[in-house]
Amino acid sequence: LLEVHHSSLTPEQLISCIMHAEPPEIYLMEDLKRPFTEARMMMSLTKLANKELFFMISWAKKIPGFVELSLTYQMHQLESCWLDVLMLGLMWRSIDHPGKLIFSADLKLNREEGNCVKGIVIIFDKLLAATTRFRELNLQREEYVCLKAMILLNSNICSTSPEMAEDLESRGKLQLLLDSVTDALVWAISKQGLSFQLQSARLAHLLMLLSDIRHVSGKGMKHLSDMKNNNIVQVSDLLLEMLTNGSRMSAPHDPSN
Ligand code: AOE
Repeated sequence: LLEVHHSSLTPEQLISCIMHAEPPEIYLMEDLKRPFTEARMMMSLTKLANKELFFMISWAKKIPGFVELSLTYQMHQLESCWLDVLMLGLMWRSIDHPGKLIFSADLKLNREEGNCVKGIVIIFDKLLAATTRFRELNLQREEYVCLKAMILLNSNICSTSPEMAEDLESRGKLQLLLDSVTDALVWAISKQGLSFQLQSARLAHLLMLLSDIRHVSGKGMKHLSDMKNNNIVQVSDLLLEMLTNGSRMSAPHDPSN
């Protein structure tokens, strides 16, 4: 399969590739004393996000065709969608746990536990609401992996810098990639034996949830930047390096420190 160019993959083969790209389950391995304090909860969440971002880069590189985009495009896509991708992953992990956010195997929080961080309960509620919606739709794993790849490929398709607008080659490739993942999602829905009408409705519902996720990630970013001003969040060495030295994105350091 790896020998075959992505443009000739069937939807089934493409989904199989994207499934194999899935990041591993994460453990924080901290003793999470309860009740949490604001600093301690934010430290755990930041540590988790750092680990996840490390795996997100390898995930993106395994999406067929992604590494064929220019490095500028690869970085731009990741920069503009990382929180959306983290949030969709969080919703997927939490789908069978009503009322709980399964941040990691050993960090499971309910909305009340958010009370210790100013402003976080509002975000938790939005994350829980979107998770409920996915649960009601009985989101399938195949659909989930397609949606996550679509976030990565779609995140900035219309609002690129002039420099990127000139890179017509990457722009075209990105559009083709997005089209093939869309085909794969349509295929995953069509497998479920629904009427044609219900298939279209399901596609629409799933895609509209991406706009909810975009909305929550905007709120989450605002929340994070408010906290940085209060010096509660400490950006890790890894991320600082990722932010200041783009070439290192292909070989990040071990995330466990
Ligand atoms: C959601 C899902 C998840 O798996 C983990 C987290 C942890 C923190 C949570 C967030 C979430 C949901 C929204 C929350 C947020 C804390 C406050 C907010 C609850 O309301 C996120 C912790 C983020 C830590 C900061 C990381 C800085 C990242 C910079 C990334 C970047 O700019 N680049 C260029 C890297 C992109 C490469 C992939």
